[in-house]
Amino acid sequence: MISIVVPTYREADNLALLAQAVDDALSGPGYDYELLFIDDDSQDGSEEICAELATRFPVRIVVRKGERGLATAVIHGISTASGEVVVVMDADLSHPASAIPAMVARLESGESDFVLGSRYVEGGSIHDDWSVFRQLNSIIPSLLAKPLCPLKDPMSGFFAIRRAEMPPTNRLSPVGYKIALEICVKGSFHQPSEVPIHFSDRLHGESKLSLKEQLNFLRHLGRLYAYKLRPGVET
Ligand SMILES: Nc1nc2c(ncn2[C@@H]2O[C@H](COP(=O)(O)OP(=O)(O)OP(=O)(O)O)[C@@H](O)[C@H]2O)c(=O)[nH]1
Ligand SMILES: [Mg+2]
Repeated sequence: MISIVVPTYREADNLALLAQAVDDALSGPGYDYELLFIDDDSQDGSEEICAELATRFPVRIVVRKGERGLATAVIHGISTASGEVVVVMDADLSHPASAIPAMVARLESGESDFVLGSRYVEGGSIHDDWSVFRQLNSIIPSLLAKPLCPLKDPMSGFFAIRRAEMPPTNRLSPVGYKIALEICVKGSFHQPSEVPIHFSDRLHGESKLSLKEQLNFLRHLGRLYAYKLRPGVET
């Protein structure tokens, strides 16, 4: 069974489209799956939409009250998931659900133990009309993280792992946005790999990636460098 963990904050217009896309990708090949939304009390109708979706798809929503944050939502989702394999993806349809079978196949064959959906490997792409600023905003963080993680796109936010291979929660500092990078650095993965994806721009809802989160990322990077250099020290 595969658990698809999706952190959500005010994504009501995307939930049904995502549920359909995930079902199209997984039901055909015969995968048993659950789609788990970890919602930070969006108050935008997401709960009601999920209740309706649950009549048609294996959908669950966990609503966290009084807590906000993408990274903690993902950790919470992974610990609540029932599947042996977990796929984490965004709700805004930027990540193609059609890539999930290829990502899971790599885990199942033993070819890889951390599989990332990647824009920056051969065959991967972003929308052609990204401005230079937006491209730099994506590429520069990846370059800054290069010495930490052997993958080309640790910021994509789309990844698959076996739940049993998650690093212990007390080793993680789930702050900010880049939880895939955190898990990649702090896990004991021997064969991380990347599957090419086309990253689409969100059609509905608004980005939650604020300047504050971007500054948080620099602090996060500092902590990860300290962790790499002095693994025993609390970061
Ligand atoms: N539970 C929860 N989910 C969040 C929070 N912030 C963002 N998310 C979700 O995390 C995913 C990524 O957020 P986005 O706003 O799309 O961030 P992004 O993809 O870096 O930015 P864009 O490229 O502009 O879309 C989406 O599914 C959001 O709903 C949060 O505080 N709590
Ligand atoms: Mg997004």
